[in-house]
Amino acid sequence: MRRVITYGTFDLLHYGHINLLKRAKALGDYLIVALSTDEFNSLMKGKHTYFSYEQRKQLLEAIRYVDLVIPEESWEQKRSDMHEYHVDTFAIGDDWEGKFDFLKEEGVNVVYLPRTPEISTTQIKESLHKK
Ligand code: C2G
Repeated sequence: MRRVITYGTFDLLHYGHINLLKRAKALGDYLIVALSTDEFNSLMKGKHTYFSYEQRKQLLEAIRYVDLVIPEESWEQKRSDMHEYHVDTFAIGDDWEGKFDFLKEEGVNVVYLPRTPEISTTQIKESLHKK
């Protein structure tokens, strides 16, 4: 069982997120998503989400590529998550290129996947404001 983990807010779920999750799952057999909690988003990421953690979790759990959703509550939890969840590969969009290379010290592969162009939660919000 090759276990992959990824992290994110996944607000206003869109096809860029789905593309990421599909490719992350293809790196193994089991995909864990560490989903940013409402507190982590507002206090540490400066993000105000449209959907709550529970709503974002429900959406992710409905995706065929996702096997488990856990909370992301801090920047520091990644190292211990790799061991607690027996992770083989950490994957995330290449907007984070290089930022998580330190996880190789925990014995996991680190993969940065190209972002899907032309779509983002921010862009969706902005275009809706204009209508
Ligand atoms: N993503 C993508 N293409 C897009 C938009 C997003 O591939 N057009 C990817 C991001 O690179 C990320 C994932 O989808 O891997 C989730 O995106 P966000 O919710 O914006 O995640 P982020 O806020 O970057 O959270 O500790 C890590 C952070 O929690 C990552």
